[in-house]
Amino acid sequence: MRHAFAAAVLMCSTGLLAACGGGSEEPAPEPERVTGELLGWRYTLEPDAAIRVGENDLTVTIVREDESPVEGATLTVALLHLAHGHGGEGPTAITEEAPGVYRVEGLGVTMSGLWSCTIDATIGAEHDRAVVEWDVR
Ligand SMILES: [Cu+2]
Repeated sequence: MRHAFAAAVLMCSTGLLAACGGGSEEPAPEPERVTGELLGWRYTLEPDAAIRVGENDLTVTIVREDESPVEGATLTVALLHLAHGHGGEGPTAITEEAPGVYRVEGLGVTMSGLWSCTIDATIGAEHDRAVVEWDVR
């Protein structure tokens, strides 16, 4: 039985989701990598689940070009619904969990469609910005 269970887990993780039948558990999406527009910092966005209408939580890791962590930055995260030109809600909290690793919680997408997410990171006189787009179903 134990082997059968392991095989089922393996099938799920290789993407044969239809074979798993009725499970609502989605695999975490692939990390999204983007380079900052102002200072070239490297951002890795790891949402807990695919971005959806409602509140979203994600982890944002930021490093400099030499891979050193961007530690102690003040982050703002802003959503924009591109078709209508309005924002979203939140985030309700941004906390640095480890050097350069920021937890963004309660990022509120209020409707489906194409959204941009702009992350501004500031340390003193250093200011970088990363922009990603999400097609929210
Ligand atoms: Cu809208």
